[in-house]
Parts: sequence; C-alpha cells; structure tokens
Amino acid sequence: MSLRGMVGAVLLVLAPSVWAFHCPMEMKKIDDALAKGPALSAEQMAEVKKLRAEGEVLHKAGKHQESLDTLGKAEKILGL
Ligand SMILES: [Cu+2]
Repeated sequence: MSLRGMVGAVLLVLAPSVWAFHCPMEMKKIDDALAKGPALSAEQMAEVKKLRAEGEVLHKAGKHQESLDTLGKAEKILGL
C-alpha cells in the first residue's frame, strides 16, 4: 500500500470518531447559549430547539456530518 493510501485509510477510520466527539460539543454550545436566554423571537427559539433536537437524533444515528450541519444552522440563528 502506498503512503498516500495509508494516510487516506487512517483518515477514513479517524474522521467519524472526530465528528462523534464534535457533535456533543456543538450541542453544549447551543445549550449554554439557550441557558443565557438569548434575545430571539419565539419563532427563532422554536427553530433553534428543533434543530438542536434533530442534531442529537442525527448524531445518535451516526450521521455526524449531517448532525454538525444541522447544529450549525441553530448556532447561526443564535449568532454563535
Ligand atoms: Cu456526532
């Protein structure tokens, strides 16, 4: 196996576990922001909570990239 192939294989194995740790960090950031009582409209608040819940479901389903994308949208609304 070429060095390049090996690096690729290692990255493939490591990447999902890196994401797996990343999602809870993003969820915590959102929870912390929500705990501070952000200045959001009721509509935005509902959207953030929905995205936060969806992110957790995706994370548990092993869809970490989709989870991060979803959590990222919630963070954007919160201005994080
Ligand atoms: Cu995850």
